[in-house]
Amino acid sequence: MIQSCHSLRKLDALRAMEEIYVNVEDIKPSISQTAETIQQSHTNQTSIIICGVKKSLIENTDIKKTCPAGWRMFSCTCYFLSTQSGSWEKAREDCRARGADLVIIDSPEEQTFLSGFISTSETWIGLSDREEEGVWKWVDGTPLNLTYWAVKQPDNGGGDPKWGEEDCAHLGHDGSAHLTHDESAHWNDLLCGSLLRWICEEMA
Ligand SMILES: [Ca+2]
Ligand SMILES: [Ca+2]
Ligand SMILES: [Ca+2]
Repeated sequence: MIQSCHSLRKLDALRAMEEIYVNVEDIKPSISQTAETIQQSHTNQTSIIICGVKKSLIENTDIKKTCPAGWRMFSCTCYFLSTQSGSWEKAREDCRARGADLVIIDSPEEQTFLSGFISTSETWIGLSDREEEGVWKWVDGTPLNLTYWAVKQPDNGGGDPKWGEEDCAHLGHDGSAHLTHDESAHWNDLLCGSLLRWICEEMA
């Protein structure tokens, strides 16, 4: 009687252990998930702290970006509008000598800013199809994504020998701008040897 009682207890204990084992197996995924959540939140906390440190470094630093005399800042970038006029090639040389290059227009905001910056001048920009006719490239080699060509441009001179081969782009408030219903300056291709003012943009 006593023996059977013991056996029964053993059996009960075994069953109980088995149940615990099953329960542990059941909660295993949620344990590892909890561990992952803790790690994730730790990572998040770390990046929040890093962000905070960076921000306070930036805010507390005395180094404020400025542009050289005669340059204008727009969106943390410095721009120079020449007073002289010259060929596209000469314009580019001048910009490079200033540690910059001819302007690359790569956002609508920049196009709008430059439209006001040039006032009524016609200015060279860092865009040409000199390497391959009809393939327009910026001076840093990037292809054209955003375009603000004037109506019927680029026309490579339209076949009129008077205009020659037009492989360099300039910005200006040309006569056809009113057809595009906005105040923005537009681009036109022109003989590279034409004498225009130019805009330099400091390199990033
Ligand atoms: Ca730019
Ligand atoms: Ca051309
Ligand atoms: Ca043209």
